Amino acid sequence: MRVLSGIQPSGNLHLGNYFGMMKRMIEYQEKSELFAFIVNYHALTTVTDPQLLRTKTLEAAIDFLALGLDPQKSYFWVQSDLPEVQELTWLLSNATGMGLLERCHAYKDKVSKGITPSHGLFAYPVLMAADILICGSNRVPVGKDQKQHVEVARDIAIRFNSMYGETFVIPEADIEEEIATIPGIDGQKMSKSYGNSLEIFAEEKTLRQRIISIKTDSTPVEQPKPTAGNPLFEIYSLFLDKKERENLKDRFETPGLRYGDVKKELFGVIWEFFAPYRRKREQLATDKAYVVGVLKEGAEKVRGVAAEYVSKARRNVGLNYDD
Ligand code: AQP
Repeated sequence: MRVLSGIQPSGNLHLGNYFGMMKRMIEYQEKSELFAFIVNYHALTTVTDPQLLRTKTLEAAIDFLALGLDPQKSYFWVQSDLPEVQELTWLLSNATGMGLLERCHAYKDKVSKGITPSHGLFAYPVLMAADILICGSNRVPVGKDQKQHVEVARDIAIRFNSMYGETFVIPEADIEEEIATIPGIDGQKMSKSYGNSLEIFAEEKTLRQRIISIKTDSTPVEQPKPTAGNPLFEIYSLFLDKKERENLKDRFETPGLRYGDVKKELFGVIWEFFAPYRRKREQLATDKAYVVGVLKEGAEKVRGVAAEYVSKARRNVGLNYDD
């Protein structure tokens, strides 16, 4: 089985990215062929500061490695080190109906939030389809927000195969229902660009303040507290097993619980959980040459896989006039 997913270097890594995708990706490296990459071409749709893009790209790679991605057991690279994906994007574009892209929620949401759309933002799902299809991946672990984009990749692959003959593997989204959408501190989807995230590697004081800011309702202390749709409960639950979650639910439903106490406790849980990863990250941050070397090697390794799909697609659409 080939498993693939990427992260945009468009901000700082948050709990939604970690539990929605990264943690599951890292688990996959033990049992499948894993393809993990930093999608800096995609980030160009929102990041327009070149220095910021450079910095965030390297930081995203360091985060992934610190959290346990093993480059020996996986393919790990930066998207722009495999520019062949752009050629495939063009080949796929011609098998992609406008209507398919016009229906994409992520595009519509960004536009409704006031972002002036570029062609890049509109065509984002085609580049994502190329990323997935160029590696012959069958599984794509993502949060629910990316489900539609994986479905678009499926539709494009099916259309291309029917137009030009069997070329691509048909991929499938891999979503864990319980953690499909992790809420931010305001209760909406946690997102790098909504200013509502809990950043995994934030400074201690910042993280503490962010946790204190998690939105809670005004249920009086002496009454039971709701758990469904309560971001404090949902975020805390990410760190608990089934039994511990039941206990937390009981505590919320028992009169007397103070949200402020739970927030203090949650800070301790998150801080401890990421402590070993924080130390690893500090070490990696002092060795840029090592990280860059890992990424460049990873790009070479994945190039071998990508070449197979790109040359097949080129041949099947008829670009091989000299054969
Ligand atoms: N809140 C979330 N719950 C579950 N999964 C999430 N993911 C992101 N937010 C949540 C998953 O994280 C992976 C990497 O995301 P991305 O960086 O490629 O882009 P994104 O989905 O657009 O994430 P953000 O943080 O919300 O960025 P912006 O603000 O740029 O839109 C993906 O698998 C995603 O599903």
